[in-house]
Amino acid sequence: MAMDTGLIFHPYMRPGRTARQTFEWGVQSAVHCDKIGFSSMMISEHASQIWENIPNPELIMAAAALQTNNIKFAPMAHILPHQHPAKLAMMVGWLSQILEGRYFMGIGAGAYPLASYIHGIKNGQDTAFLNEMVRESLFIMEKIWKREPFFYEGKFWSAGFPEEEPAQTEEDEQHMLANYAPYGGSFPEFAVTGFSYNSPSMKLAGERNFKPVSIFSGIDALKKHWETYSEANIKAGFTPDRQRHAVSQTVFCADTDAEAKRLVMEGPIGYCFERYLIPIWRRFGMMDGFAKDAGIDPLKADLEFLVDNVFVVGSPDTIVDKLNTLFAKCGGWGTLQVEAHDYYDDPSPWFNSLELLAKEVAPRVKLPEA
Ligand code: FMN
Repeated sequence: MAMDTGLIFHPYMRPGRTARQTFEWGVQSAVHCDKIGFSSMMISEHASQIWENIPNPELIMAAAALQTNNIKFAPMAHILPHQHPAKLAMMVGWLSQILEGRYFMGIGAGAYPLASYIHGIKNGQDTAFLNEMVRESLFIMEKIWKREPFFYEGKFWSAGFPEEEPAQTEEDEQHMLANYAPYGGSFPEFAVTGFSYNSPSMKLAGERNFKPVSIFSGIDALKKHWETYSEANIKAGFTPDRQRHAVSQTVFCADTDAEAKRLVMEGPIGYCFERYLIPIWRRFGMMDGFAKDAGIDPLKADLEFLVDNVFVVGSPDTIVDKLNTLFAKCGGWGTLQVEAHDYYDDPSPWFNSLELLAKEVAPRVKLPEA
């Protein structure tokens, strides 16, 4: 089966962009991706980062719902420790009904301690603690979606679902309860983000047979994610399927290699990496994996190194080669989740790149035989 293409929209807007511009760029990107055949658009939720300036991904999805036909949307991710699970369960259930199934749920523990701090969590860097919150939130949301009576007083939250009282007469509808369960009873997929090397999120995804979504952070980390996921998945009695694994990557395609590299180095992607993502990647240790793959000192990993060795940049033929080589090294994945950037001022090179990826690249990239 050929690789699928999706977009992941963090959205890496340069500081100074207004909320209105970011929102407009999100909806415009959704409409374009739907038109060119992208299978999904994932949208981040961030409370703290100016470069990742969407606190409510569902607003863009709702705005795009009536202007798109096929593309599926997912929050990637709703940060479970940051909100009341009952409220979130109803909101996403309702949104999946609005999108009539073109919605899948995405959950995460949260990447930024400052965002956790805003939500009253002081130890936001403690992944084990955040993971415990994720598990309790999930437990409550699943009970809410079931719509069976319960009341639960947990460590972090309490919630319940009331009993529907019987009608007194045939016309009596006053006691009927609204249904905010996912469209059709369940989400088509339930996705979990995984980031760290020994990822607790990938373990959770495997145990629950959720869709694993990794950020590309080097061959070793990616292999380890799949190992952690599939071990837990098999142990829980499921059969791991690489087609369900989505991996987010910086990818840019143009007619020639030289043109693609120039557009990345001199355009919004280069600008974002110089000012935001290279320092962040250093902070989160992501450069170490890339430097190890290339056999260089992590401090020498600059923008040009990333463009040549880590991002997938080039003509359609070059990108097909680079992806097939990566697939051979790490086993491959089902969906390439292309990281979106701020092409608000001039979308044409970006939209052209996405179209080349969907139409000329993806059909030629396949999972290696197991
Ligand atoms: N963290 C956020 O705070 N907001 C996000 O929207 C978000 N999106 C993510 C998308 C992807 C593809 C990945 C891989 C991670 C994302 N994260 C986001 C980070 C997760 O919340 C979380 O820190 C990470 O998945 C924890 O992974 P671990 O269990 O592997 O340590």
